[in-house]
Amino acid sequence: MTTKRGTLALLIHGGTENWSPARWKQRFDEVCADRPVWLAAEGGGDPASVHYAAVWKPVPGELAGFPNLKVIFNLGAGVDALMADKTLPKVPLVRVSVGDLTHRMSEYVALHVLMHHRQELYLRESQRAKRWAPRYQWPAGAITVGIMGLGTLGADAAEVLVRLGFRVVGWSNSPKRIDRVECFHGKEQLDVFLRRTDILVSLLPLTPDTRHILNRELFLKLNRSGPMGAPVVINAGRGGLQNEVDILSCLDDGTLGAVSLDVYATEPLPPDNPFWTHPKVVLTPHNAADTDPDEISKYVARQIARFEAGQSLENLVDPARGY
Ligand code: NDP
Ligand code: OXD
Repeated sequence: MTTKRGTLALLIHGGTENWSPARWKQRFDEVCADRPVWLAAEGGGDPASVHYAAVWKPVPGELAGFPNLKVIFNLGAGVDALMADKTLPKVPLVRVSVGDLTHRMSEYVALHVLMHHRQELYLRESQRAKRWAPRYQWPAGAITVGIMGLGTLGADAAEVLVRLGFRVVGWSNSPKRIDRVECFHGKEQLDVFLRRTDILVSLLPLTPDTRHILNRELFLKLNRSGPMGAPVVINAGRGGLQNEVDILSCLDDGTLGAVSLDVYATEPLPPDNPFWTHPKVVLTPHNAADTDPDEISKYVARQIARFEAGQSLENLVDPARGY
């Protein structure tokens, strides 16, 4: 006699091409073999049969509708939206930490650090004006990139930037050791970290401690004596990390030279948001590191197999820390 395997419910509300629920369902059907995979939005299933939920931006309260849930798998790295759901079932929550997503983020960070370091905004403007006027180009070693958040993503981006020749400093909650990266931690060491930094890269999770951490007071502490003249900020963490009014006023009064933003307080970014047209803003639509259905579905299937074999789940979220 075969025992019926607990259903894996998919709760996917992304809206963008990458988050097409049908695409994710097809991948999960392939890797879950004889386990039923249920696209909850289609209705018709039995919530009591659901043991696992794989989710992206579930509606608050949605997960509370599964009385026999054993594990929640977030299909991305950031869990701030789930942490905000007061009805979230008290079962283990696993987040994504896989090579594919990590490497995509390091590509984004390298691309945007290089773009500002190599004065691409000025060079594109010169091209449009048909102006042959190269400016002095300093070497990568003259720039210190400061990475806020030295977790899965920040640590990998730091290593890539070191290989490109940048000086790299980093900041996290707890002490870290990363080869050729000067690591700082905790609130007491934040100012020293900021004073060294010419290009600030934010790869922090959004928690009560980090909300609006990217504000004018912090920007004023960044290094202003480097070759770029004014510091640059790159935020691919979460929109809630940034004070958007401060970013705009700091760009306008020269406190910041430029910003690259992938995430926003309101997503999708409304058409009338000034970021769209600001000449010192390089904007991407929260696609710095899209999650790949192939690798993530295999990752979730592997975690379920570990769980059912009595082994520990990997990359568990600590609800007390919020990440
Ligand atoms: P991790 O949990 O691996 O790393 C988080 C890092 O932030 C850790 O180093 C942690 O310190 C540090 N940190 C957290 N809170 C604080 C604090 N209050 N002060 C100082 N340091 C702090 O997460 P990931 O690297 O996997 O992902 C980071 C974030 O990136 C995600 O939460 C998500 O919001 C965002 N993201 C964005 C994507 C995009 O496409 N734009 C894609 C994927 C993720 P410690 O190590 O000491 O705990
Ligand atoms: C994530 C994201 O958190 O894509 O994985 O934003």
